Amino acid sequence: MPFKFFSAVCLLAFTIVTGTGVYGATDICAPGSVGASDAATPMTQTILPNIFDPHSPPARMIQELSWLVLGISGGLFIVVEGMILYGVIMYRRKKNQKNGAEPRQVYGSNPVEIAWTIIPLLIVFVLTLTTVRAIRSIELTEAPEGALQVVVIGHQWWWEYRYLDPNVPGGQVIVANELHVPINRPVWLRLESADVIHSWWVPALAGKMDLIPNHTNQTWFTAETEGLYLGQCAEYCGNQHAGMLLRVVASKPADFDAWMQTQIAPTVNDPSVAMGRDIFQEYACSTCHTIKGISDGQFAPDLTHLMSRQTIASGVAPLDPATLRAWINNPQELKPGCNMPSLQLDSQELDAVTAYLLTLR
Ligand code: HEC
Ligand SMILES: [Cu+2]
Repeated sequence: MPFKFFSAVCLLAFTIVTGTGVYGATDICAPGSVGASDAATPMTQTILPNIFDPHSPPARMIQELSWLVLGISGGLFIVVEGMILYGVIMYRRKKNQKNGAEPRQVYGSNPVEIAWTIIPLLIVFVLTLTTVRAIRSIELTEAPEGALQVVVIGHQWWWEYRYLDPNVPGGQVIVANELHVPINRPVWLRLESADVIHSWWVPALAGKMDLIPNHTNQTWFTAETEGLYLGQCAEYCGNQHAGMLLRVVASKPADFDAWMQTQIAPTVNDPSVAMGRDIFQEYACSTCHTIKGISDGQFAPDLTHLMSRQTIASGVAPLDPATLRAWINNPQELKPGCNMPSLQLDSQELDAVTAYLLTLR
């Protein structure tokens, strides 16, 4: 029982810490602090990772279940600790009591034994049923009616999202790190991993769900409020685990459709930055990154519409020209240990490649 109390205290402490902004992403990448994309996604608010502030049915189910479990455990704690205190105070050695004199001993009471067998059984039964019911309605193996279907692939240390949309040429729109969704429409996620186990966790939307190599998991959510939802990879996955932040932008259906159009649009091909494009193709950039029509590397984030994002490196840094240049110069400085090497470009080449990437709207 003290252990349950301890867990409850830890849970509360964790929530207070994460809920009050002691959280890397909010400092660097709050809306307004970056200028990359604005028109398509006017941000209303940032919704912090807080399990007590749900904005989606699965998150609400989890919150209700947590309160039920906390309530029952709290009640048991009070009853058991109360009986212990009562015993300790009432039956402590009296003033004139002789050493060794014991109170009257009672052996075997059927009613008491039956009670303390049946009551815990009932409690466990209730907790099991409510938990199984919540799990069943959250881990949907089939997409709900009308859901937006997205495959999420965890990489060390960034997120890939593939929108499965039969209306799109090729049936897929691939983006990195920033998941855009319409509000009030179910979003069904199929979770996979390219390397190790990761865990997708945006507390205001849904519970943690692991991304496991050679295995698919499913979860879903319906964002009910417009805004930028923050989260974090929740399964230790290597040295940049903490730099694997989650960002979900939920907007009105019309804004979401406008965003989708920018992702479907053909790659911008601006002749004034041809030098940067050539460097991108000649250097190893093109073996890791895809820019549609230019390169098809599968190892790293798709850069076709890079400039429609607010951040780079999975939410670790804002996307602005200076940061982008610094990133290409030496990614290990912004995100030590990450899987992009410095290609030792000279400053002219750096300027050219940066100028090229800045045209990729
Ligand atoms: C060995 C493979 C590799 C090469 C070569 C490479 N990158 Fe990367 N790049 C990555 C990986 C992996 C990431 C994701 C890092 C992370 O977030 O942990 C990345 C991230 C990026 C990002 C940020 C994308 C985003 O949305 O977060 C940009 C921009 C980028 N690379 C540009 C370049 C350019 C320009 C070159 C060539 C000068 C290059 N990369 C060469 C692997 C590579
Ligand atoms: Cu991870």
